[in-house]
Amino acid sequence: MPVRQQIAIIATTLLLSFNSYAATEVVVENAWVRTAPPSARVLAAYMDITNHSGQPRYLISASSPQFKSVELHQTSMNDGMMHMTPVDAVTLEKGKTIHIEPGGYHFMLMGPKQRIHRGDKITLKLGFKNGEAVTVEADVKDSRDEPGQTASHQHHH
Ligand SMILES: [Cu+2]
Repeated sequence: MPVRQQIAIIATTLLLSFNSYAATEVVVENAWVRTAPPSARVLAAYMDITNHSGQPRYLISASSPQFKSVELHQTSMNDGMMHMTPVDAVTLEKGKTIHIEPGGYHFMLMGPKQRIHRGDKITLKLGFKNGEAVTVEADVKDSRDEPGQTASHQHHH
């Protein structure tokens, strides 16, 4: 086999193994969306994101086929008032888990294309600065499903 062809094959193999490894570097768990009244034009999504790669990752975008747009927001208290501000990027330190949870960061899901019900699945696509994308399925939950409310869990359906 000519050397050039061998090199091409090695390069392809490296590329393939790099890609499959990269796909598992950022892991999303516990993704959920909080239910809202039928008239609500915005919903919020939460999740835990772990960066298993050896370097920082930057979450820079999100989208969902079920919503017109998705923004990353941060909730903060200012003079006793709750504020939400859009953020351009969330830094994921290497080896760390970031909790996107009520009171901190959240994904703001804007303009639902149809009514969202408890138990629905919301597809979210997260985009990272390095070009990586992760697709997430988030469960729609209401207060009965939230942590600390498990006592009433058995009554649904
Ligand atoms: Cu918000």
